[in-house]
Amino acid sequence: MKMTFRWYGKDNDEVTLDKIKQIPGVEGVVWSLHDMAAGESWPIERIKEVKKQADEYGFNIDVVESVNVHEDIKLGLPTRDKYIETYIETMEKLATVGVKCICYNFMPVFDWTRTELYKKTEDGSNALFFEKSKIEDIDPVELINKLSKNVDVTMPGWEPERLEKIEESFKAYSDFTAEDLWDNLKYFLEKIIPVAERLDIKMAIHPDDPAFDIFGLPRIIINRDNIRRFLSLVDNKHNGLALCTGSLGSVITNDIPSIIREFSDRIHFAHVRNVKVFENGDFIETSHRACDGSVDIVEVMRAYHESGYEGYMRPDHGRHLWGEEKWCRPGYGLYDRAMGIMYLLGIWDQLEKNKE
Ligand code: DNO
Repeated sequence: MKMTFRWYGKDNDEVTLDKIKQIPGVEGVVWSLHDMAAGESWPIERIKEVKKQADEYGFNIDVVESVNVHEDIKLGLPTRDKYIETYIETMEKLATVGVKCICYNFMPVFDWTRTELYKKTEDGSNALFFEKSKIEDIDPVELINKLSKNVDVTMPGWEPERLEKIEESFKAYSDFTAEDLWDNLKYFLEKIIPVAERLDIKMAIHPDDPAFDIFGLPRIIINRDNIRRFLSLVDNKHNGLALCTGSLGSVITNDIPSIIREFSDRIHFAHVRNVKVFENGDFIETSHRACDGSVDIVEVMRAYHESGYEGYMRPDHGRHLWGEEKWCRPGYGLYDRAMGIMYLLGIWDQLEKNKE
């Protein structure tokens, strides 16, 4: 297992490389060019710049997270081929600096969704929160306006160009079914996986977050059966998963350790975090500790360890601690993610010791 940490880039993240350097065990930064709109071909000079910055701190840049898929590809519009071509161009450029894994998602319109970014918790910290009944009543545009009022950074999946077109996007998805989305995903994979194989880049799809339909939009990477179906669309090792325990964990019936054991040879990137799911379906993000949430993180780590997992891992969202919500990106502060790493590595080290 190779431990990594998400970094939003120079001048775009208060959690700077020198801070990340002080967290034990981090081998690489998970990065992206966050200002590139879906469908744009990434400039090679900028890619090389990131490599240089990471090299200075001895971090690898093996994993890129959020090479976003253009909406026309998900919708299966005639313009999709043009955007698939630019996607492939970006893959080729990333391969030249040694990128080995690309994490992406295939969620219509939105990436991850919450109803509150700073929900106060009992210990005085605050965290991302999802209130099921709220999402049923609220208009998506209203929700976005409400959430983005409190943040002055662009969050992945909530880029301005995506938000500007929100009403248009919803119109495009009317009468659109989950089966349409499966067809369009298959089409996309059939084009990009042979390229990924040639470049030896592992493609890792991120599960839908939360793992159920929202705003009437279909979501398909949500449970074991659908993951099985996804992997068989193109049965090639380069077509794999970014297994996110928090996203799948939003639905209590997902048995994540057992999902990890079943698909371990196709998991290339592990997002590990915890969520507490309430009886009414609401959920809040918690510390990584097993007893704080509904996902048994110890069993998750055991499942990876027993499967001989050699892929990349990162702690995922943390709560906002000690006032850091004033400066950090929602879910991506320093403190809880750093503590999360220590917890994950503590479990891992013990599992390694047990082998001796
Ligand atoms: C949330 C992230 C996701 C992920 C994308 C990948 O914090 O895990 O936004 O980066 O879905 O495309």
